[in-house]
Amino acid sequence: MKPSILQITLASTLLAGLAQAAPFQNGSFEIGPAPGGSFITLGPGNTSITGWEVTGAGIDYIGGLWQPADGSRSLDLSATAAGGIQQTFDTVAGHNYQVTFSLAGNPSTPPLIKSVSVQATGSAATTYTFDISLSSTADMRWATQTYNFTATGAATTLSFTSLDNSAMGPALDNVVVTDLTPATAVTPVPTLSEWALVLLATALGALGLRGRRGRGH
Ligand SMILES: [Ca+2]
Repeated sequence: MKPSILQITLASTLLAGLAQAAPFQNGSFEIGPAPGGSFITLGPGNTSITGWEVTGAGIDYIGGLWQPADGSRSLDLSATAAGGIQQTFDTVAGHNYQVTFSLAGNPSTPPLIKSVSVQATGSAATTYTFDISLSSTADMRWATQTYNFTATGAATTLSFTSLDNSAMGPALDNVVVTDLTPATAVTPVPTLSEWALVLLATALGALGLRGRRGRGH
């Protein structure tokens, strides 16, 4: 008996993201303990700046010590030696992301040229430098820098690591992460099993049509 009505429901099996972190947050470092009129030092592993974890040898969380790029707080990525900060946040595998951030340097020397390494999970690290020759605490001469990466999973860790083993390191503020991949590009592609169901439905449909024609004549 040939099927007169063929109903095949193609259920998309959209796997929910595993091990979701949280959306990127607090890129301007405004949410955290009060750094006061000057600064406070945060040691390795410290997570008191919301969303971020301190790495390396620690950082200085800058309050009133110098002009921020955005809001009222920023960072010196070297406390007494090279430190850093990192955040793990939700991403979509395969999407291209743009990170922009404001870079300057502790106006004191050494060194004159401050260096920071930026890296996202699965992407190459890039080193950025800043020359403090013309800057001061009142005029930090913040420069906007850009780093691009392609996410390799549902969560990505973005790190900023000082390369200055000094108490006067690179200054960081105003980190912004933007997903550059258009939403239309995420339309699920049928899996092999879903394609097989489509082909099966087409074949059975053709058979059913022939059967009905045969009975009609
Ligand atoms: Ca800020």
